[in-house]
Amino acid sequence: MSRKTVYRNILLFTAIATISCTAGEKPWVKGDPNHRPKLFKQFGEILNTPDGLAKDTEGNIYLSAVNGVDSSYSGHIWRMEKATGKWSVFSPCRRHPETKAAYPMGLAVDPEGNLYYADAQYFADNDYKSRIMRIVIHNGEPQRIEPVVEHIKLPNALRWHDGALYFTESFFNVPEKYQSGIYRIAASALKADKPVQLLDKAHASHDPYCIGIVETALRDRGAANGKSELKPTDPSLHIYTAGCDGMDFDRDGNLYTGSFGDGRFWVLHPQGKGHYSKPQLLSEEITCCDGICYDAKRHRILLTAAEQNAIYAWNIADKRMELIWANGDTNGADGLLDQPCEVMMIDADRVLIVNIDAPSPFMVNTQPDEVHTLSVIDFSE
Ligand SMILES: [Ca+2]
Ligand SMILES: [Ca+2]
Repeated sequence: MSRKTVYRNILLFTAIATISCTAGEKPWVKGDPNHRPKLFKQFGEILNTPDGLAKDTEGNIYLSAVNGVDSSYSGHIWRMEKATGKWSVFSPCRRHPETKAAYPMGLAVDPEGNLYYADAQYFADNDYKSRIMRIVIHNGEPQRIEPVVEHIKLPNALRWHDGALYFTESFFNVPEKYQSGIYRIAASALKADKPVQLLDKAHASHDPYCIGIVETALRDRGAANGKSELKPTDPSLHIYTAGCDGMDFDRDGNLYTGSFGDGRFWVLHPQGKGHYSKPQLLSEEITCCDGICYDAKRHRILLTAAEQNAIYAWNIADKRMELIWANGDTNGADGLLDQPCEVMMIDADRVLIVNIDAPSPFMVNTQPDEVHTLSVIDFSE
């Protein structure tokens, strides 16, 4: 589907949803009042669709501006200096030579301090135009941007772990299968003069870089909500055929991922030398999983439930999913959730939350608004 079609569908749905939204009403809230999200940062129009997060060894924070809602500001990356708390544009992103666009999403930092980003060209062209890009950094400043992995559909979360770059692929687009996967590229294979070329998705199970494949079960959202006659396969719901989205590791090296289209939450156990067990289903409690991160102090995985406008936690020892916070439709100006998409621990007790505010049909968040925000929850309180 073309980007124009995706956004036309979003706008069409928004127009319908706005009619049923009562202006001025306070949004409903659910969760421990001590864990009510607070406003961390509000951005201007230049960063209108925030997405991925990463932190370097010095504690500086990077944030990608995919800018799908207002692409007149091309995709780029911000940085918050740890010492001052000041945010500024860190680097533009290279436009794709064919699509002339840049869509930075997931971020990761390698041990040398270089920054990687998923360039999700799927929004412009779904025919393997996406790349993983590396911003080479010297003395804290960006030097050049080079592709290191190519022939990708929709790369999403990135993580550096155990001497390799890992990323999720949200779409395979193999007919009738709704598959997605996880890829691992060892550091030695990440070469600017010879980017890794993934295999076509029809051959993903033989791709040496593909370490896991999961399937998305299409949820019948229309019937469940009584809102629409749309079938789960309706082209306007293409986004809900997406699979692996967020990804992170726990202290034992287990790899967790959650799927966007059905919210299912999976674990892959390490088996040595970069190999993993088959994905094992842990939970089907949330309906649409975007970003996830590991909370080491509490040995749990935090998840964003994008459709439900909520943050959940998976307790690893108890194998239990619990709600941290959810709230109704809001623009997020007071720090409440506005379609959370990414989470990252900024210290032992605080989780930073990105509110992407770029709704798909059936989400609690009904419309992209003028307020572009990050929220924070402090678990020490
Ligand atoms: Ca907002
Ligand atoms: Ca909104």
